[in-house]
Amino acid sequence: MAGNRTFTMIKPDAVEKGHIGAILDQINASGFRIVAMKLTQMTTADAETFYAVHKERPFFGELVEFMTRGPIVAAILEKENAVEDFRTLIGATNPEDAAEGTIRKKYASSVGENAVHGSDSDENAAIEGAFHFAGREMF
Ligand code: DAT
Ligand code: MG
Repeated sequence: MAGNRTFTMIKPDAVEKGHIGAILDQINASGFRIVAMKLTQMTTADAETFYAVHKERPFFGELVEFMTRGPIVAAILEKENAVEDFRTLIGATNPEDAAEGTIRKKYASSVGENAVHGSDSDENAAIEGAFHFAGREMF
């Protein structure tokens, strides 16, 4: 059975450009309920741990540099079929390949600086949410 929670980050590029409000509005309008949220900044160690699965990829250094350069909005979202529906809402990793109207199509600058994160499985959604939030911060 598909789970009902996913984890997202509004990444430093989108925060810098002032897109927090518009992105949260689109998330809410698409039927997701925010059950945890904060403005925070990842340390290098945080980003290396969060993206450990990509550590052998050629872009890993750039990714860690980017994700730590400024604040992010971290949030846990609730909706039936949350992981899959949120990946549809954000669009492809590379905004050039993302469908019209998706968050990445509208707000991402490049494959590396692509505005938002969305978990890729129920298991990772739980791990990523717990990485950023204590139990008392999840509602
Ligand atoms: P997604 O964020 O769509 O799940 P991913 O898990 O494959 O994509 O990669 C994680 C992040 O790493 C992605 O959001 C941006 C960065 N990234 C992925 N592929 C990249 C590439 N070819 N060049 C630069 N950055 C890349
Ligand atoms: Mg991913």
